[in-house]
Amino acid sequence: MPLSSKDRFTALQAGEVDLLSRTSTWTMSRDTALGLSFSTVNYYDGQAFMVRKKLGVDSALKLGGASICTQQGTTTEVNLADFFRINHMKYEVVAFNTGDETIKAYEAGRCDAFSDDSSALYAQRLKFEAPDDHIVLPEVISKEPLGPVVRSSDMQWFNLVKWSHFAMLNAEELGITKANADEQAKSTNPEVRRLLGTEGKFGEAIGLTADWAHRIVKQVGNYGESFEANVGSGSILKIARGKNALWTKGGLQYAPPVR
Ligand SMILES: N[C@@H](CCC(=O)N[C@@H](CS)C(=O)NCC(=O)O)C(=O)O
Repeated sequence: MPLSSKDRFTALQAGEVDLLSRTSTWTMSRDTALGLSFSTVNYYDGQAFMVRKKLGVDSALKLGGASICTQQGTTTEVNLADFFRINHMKYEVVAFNTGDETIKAYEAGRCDAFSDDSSALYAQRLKFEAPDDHIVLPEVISKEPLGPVVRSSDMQWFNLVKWSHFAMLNAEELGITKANADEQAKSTNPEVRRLLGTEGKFGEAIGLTADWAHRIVKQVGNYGESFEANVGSGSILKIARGKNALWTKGGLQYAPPVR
């Protein structure tokens, strides 16, 4: 079910969806005051700005007096207020109900800049008629840890969602891929065996079979494979792993062990 930024949390609260998975930033208020819980960070993002090249601006610190297109019900709106206040600059927000309206307004020249999570800026720019007429400014002005959200009342479902992500990360760390998962199930490495369910029954406590992680990796790949296929080198977005690299490669993605 597609949901706008504004309606996404109420739809989850009301039980219209059981899992909210769409560029939603984990914040304290969303995690503690709505009866909802963020399970993990599956993408570390940060807010940035896009402008038309012909505006001649090369830094967000030169956006004093600018009008900024953004979407209602987002962290983007509140981060803008902080950024311009801290830097003693005036600005004007033009906020829209849907992503489409926001983007169309910016493209039609109704605002000087468009602000959103960096990943979204690169994705939206590809849809423009002339993507090369726009640049993303270098400053990243916030932390946007994105991840899936569930209702707090169902701990088992929460654990399932959380451990699905951790299984994909642990698989990447152990070199288990979509293509070699069956072969790896015969491995003698105890960590590999526990994850793939040939040793122990770790899936049972969350209501799954012992081979739960094996089935995940076989169907969608490990975290790295999924990243590359959906937003990385195998996609049109070509986003670098950056902060989303595994902790063993200098990134932030780290999963607790299967023990
Ligand atoms: N990560 C931020 C912002 C995410 C966000 O909703 N961005 C808008 C900017 S256009 C978007 O993705 N909209 C897509 C849509 O509503 O279809 C948040 O959780 O508040």
